[in-house]
Amino acid sequence: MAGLPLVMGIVNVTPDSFSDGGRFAEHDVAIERGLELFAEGADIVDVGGESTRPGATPVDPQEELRRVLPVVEALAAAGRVSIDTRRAAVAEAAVTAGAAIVNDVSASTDVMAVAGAVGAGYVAMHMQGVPATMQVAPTYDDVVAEVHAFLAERAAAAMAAGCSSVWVDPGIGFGKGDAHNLALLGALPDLVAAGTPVLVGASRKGFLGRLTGGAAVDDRVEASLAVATWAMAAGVAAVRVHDVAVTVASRRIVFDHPPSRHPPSEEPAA
Ligand code: HH2
Repeated sequence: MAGLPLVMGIVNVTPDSFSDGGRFAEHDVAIERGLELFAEGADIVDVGGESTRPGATPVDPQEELRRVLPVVEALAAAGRVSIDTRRAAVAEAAVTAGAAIVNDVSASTDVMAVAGAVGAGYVAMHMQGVPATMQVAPTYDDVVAEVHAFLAERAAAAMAAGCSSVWVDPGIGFGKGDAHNLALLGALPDLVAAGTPVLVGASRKGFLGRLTGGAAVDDRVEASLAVATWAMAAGVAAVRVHDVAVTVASRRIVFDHPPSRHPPSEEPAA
């Protein structure tokens, strides 16, 4: 394992994100939230200006820029910032404003070219379809094989485009049913073994609501933490979460005090 997994905290500067929509829509509140996440131990703060939740309609690029740019600029002075966008123009302006990583849920060639041109980092995520309709009837013959093959191809393209670091992300909840999500989470060790650093984001997502028998978005912290902890133990390079402080605390347990296969050689301290 090369170093600790990074914790990426989420700030959505949107009126309609599924978890924090409307909470950080004003620039000053979003900046304050980002600073709070850095203070809680986030290694990266991911700033987004367009909800990509199931059923979301696309946002006008000018509006997306208006939402994110002042937030990226302010937070980039405090720590490492990624821009969560599927638009090349937004990626370009955000990188100019100080974003070090482009987080692209569409893994598209034009967006990775922007990151590559300036040597920024790049996250290539898998999505089947588009947010407006992706959850209507997601279909795969072999979800793990198909997603892993797509990510291998996109990672190679991003490296060839000049991106400084590349992460691949199976895209939990993006054109996937519950069984698809669970299969991809179960296969994280295989994706890690493929060699490109892996990022995973399951925080507060709908499938966790279903698995917990209907927990509301704000009541999915424990389920989110369980998945993030499983992912970190499976060797991912980064987890994308809303709840940074508990994730950092969990990371400490996993990596400072890893469970041992062997019986203790000393009596534990009283
Ligand atoms: N999930 C969301 C957005 N961006 N990026 C990556 N790399 N991986 C993810 O799993 C991922 C992502 C959706 O979550 P959120 O930002 O909380 O909600 P919304 O899209 O409604 O703004």
